[in-house]
Amino acid sequence: MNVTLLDYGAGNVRSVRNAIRKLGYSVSDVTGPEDIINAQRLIFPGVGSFGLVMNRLSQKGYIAPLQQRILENKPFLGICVALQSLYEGSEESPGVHGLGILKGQVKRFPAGVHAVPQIGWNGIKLQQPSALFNDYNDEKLYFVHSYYAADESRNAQWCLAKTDYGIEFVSAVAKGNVTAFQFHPEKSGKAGLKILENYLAGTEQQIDINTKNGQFSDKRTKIAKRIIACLDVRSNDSGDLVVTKGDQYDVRDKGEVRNLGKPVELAKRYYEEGADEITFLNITGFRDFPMKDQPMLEVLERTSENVFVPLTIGGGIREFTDSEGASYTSLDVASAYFRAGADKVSIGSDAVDTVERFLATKTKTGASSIEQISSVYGAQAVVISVDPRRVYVSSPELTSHHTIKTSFPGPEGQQYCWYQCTVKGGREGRDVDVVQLVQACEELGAGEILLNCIDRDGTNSGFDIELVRMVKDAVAIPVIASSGAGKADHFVEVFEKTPADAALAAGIFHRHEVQIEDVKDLVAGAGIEVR
Ligand code: 1PR
Repeated sequence: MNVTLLDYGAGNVRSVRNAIRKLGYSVSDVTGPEDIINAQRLIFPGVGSFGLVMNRLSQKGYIAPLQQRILENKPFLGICVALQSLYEGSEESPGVHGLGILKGQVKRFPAGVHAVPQIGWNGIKLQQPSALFNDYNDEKLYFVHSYYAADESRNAQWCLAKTDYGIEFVSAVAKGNVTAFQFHPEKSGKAGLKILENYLAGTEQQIDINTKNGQFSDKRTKIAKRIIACLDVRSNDSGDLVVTKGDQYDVRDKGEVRNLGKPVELAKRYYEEGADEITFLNITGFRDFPMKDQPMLEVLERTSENVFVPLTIGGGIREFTDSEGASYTSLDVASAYFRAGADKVSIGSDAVDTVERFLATKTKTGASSIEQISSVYGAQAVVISVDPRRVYVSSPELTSHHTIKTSFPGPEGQQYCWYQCTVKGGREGRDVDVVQLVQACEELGAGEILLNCIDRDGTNSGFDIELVRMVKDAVAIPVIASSGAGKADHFVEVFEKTPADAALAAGIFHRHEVQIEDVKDLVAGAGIEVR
């Protein structure tokens, strides 16, 4: 059987395509309104902002056919913003009309309760049995969104599942053959693939109520703390693309670039071992031009064939003019990565340059990579990778930067430090501190912070708790603690002592010193929610 995909070119639909193929079905694209009416199974993966989705649908003449298909009860599966598009409108794009199948407006998550966007693995509370959830056993599923639909009595019969994130929202709707999920089944590992498989298997399926499908509970669902595996990638001296790992960013051992494995193979291993996300950092991306850096695009393409959790790619996301004088915007670069299978891009050096300009002019130009990529793909697709280094001072008055009193004094006994942002993999320090950087990036539209720490990187001495606390206090977007994990207890420590949303490690996983499963067991044993 063939599955028809509604791809309007706004983001990563490669994963949905790969997931469908993995399940043994062929995929074709909607090429005109008639395909929407005639498709055997239609999947509409909503990517981008509400306004962008509705405008693209309108430009292509797809609104009326979609409404017709739904009213005729033909198989339809919407994902993420596609669920939201079923409503009348959204606070995200005031004045833009949705499909209007369900009543009401989609709202933004309230500030101050949890990080916004919600990025990560949360549970669902099924409200009615459904063949789509046959063999579903309460596994957490992957969500990434800042806006939500509330359950309202005027949409009675539609609510299939609810989830809590500060407030309770509708995480799945269904009526007859029409279904939409706020979560991403194609990014939700094996549990998500099973749900997708059930949709593709068709409406004739019997509902199996022997699993969680038949048991409805009002227990609150909880977002999990994410455990992320990071692969620092670069070419070694023989020109092979390898996963490497530095000690405080120095990746050479006896003059040679350390080689800890092949990127695609390692990513697959971490997916199978339970990583909640995989991050690739092209650590020499500041030197090379990524549009010519086909190996990284190929790494993503090949990885996304077998890895069904979110993928982030960083390194070299910036505007660029090549030797022939052709210019590429950072949006061109990011778009190439999204098309190759990335869900998020991570911006390092270019974010520091942008913030320097922003602090000097206090003006948003709309031209920075952060603003451009965020406005097209949404804030949740833009991660800022920060490479800070401690600068010790004996008193806060000696600097204009945001300082902390530290429990780890400097070499001359200095009791205070600030965190200086660096570019080009720590090679160059700038007069911007980490608080200035993350706050400005959040204001410009970034959706998440990947918080490295040069002092801790590769040291196995634990995350820099003081740094993580400082950054979490400064922003409302999710923060990933990174650098320094040396044992599973370090993950428990960072989650107990800070409100970090995720923790990332590299060396201990690459060297097989700690298994992801052991980390999860220990963190769960400490009463912290994990997948
Ligand atoms: O500046 O936008 O081109 O992006 C370059 C990216 O490459 C940045 O995200 C930067 O962090 C990264 N990078 C550059 N040079 C290095 C290096 O190591 N020489 N790696 C580098 C940064 C930090 C983490 C690492 C954690 C965990 N690596 O990704 O994986 O520190 O390590 P651990 O668990 O082993 O302690 P741009």
